[in-house]
Amino acid sequence: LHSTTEASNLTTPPQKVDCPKVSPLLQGLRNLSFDSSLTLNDVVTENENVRAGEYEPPDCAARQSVAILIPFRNRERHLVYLLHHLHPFLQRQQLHYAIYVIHQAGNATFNRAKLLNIGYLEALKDYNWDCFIFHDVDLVPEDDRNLYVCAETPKHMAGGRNTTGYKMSYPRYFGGVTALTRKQFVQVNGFSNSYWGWGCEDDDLYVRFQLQKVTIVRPPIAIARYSMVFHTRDKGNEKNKDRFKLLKKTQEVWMKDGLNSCSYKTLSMDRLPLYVNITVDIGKP
Ligand code: UDH
Repeated sequence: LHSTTEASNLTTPPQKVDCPKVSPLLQGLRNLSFDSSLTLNDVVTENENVRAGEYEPPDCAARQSVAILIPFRNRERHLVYLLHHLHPFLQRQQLHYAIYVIHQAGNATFNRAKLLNIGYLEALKDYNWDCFIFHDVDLVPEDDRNLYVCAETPKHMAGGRNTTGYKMSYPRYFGGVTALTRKQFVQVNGFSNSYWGWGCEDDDLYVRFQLQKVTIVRPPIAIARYSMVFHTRDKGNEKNKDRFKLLKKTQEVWMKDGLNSCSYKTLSMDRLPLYVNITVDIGKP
């Protein structure tokens, strides 16, 4: 018996114990700074423990495996700031995670929700993630007690931001950063693919959950704090004039407009040091 145990010890790596429920590495609220001379290469150097955007705590087994999905076009500076803050932030939370940037190719009108559907579908080809965080590139979390893990019900993380005095923009606000399990996201058929340009795609997702009588949770507003990197409205992401019309139709269309109808072409998938970059052709309105 003794020798069998010894033999098996040689072949199987030692099992990691679960990471503690509350990470001892958390720092709480931090005053963030954004240094315009910071480069992507600097952030690569700061994060040599990250491989192709992925990280696992070295000494314990993470409690959740989390895919961070970032819809993206033409926001390189914001991405540098976000990666600089988010990698150490997630590591202090002792998570197994990977960051995916879903880059819309071309100049057609931007479609945030469709890019996030694609991020979800593509990330699942890599790993069976427990949790998906849908994350705007310009929102940087200030407090690492705002845990990037999923809950029993869909979680809205970005209740407060500096530009709104750290208050909710409106009571049903569900934008910026949200955390959903695979089961929760599939239950509502993901996001609608039909919102081209700015506005209401996040409200549409909220309505999808309402229709299923699923309630939303939020961390306390005292920790759900984000710094938004200043920007003006992007070219190609003008306000969508049809957004309220679309929002009235959610109940009618959600079952056929979403993950099950998301068509796109992957143009490239680059495993860069700090993130996986997926460039996609998503068509146009
Ligand atoms: N995004 C891009 N590129 C674009 C447009 C949007 O990467 O061209 C992504 C990015 O992740 C961004 C997210 O989509 O964080 C949401 O888009 P947004 O930042 O434009 O939305 P937000 O509501 O800003 O933050 C609205 C325009 C602000 C205009 C202010 C004028 N007073």
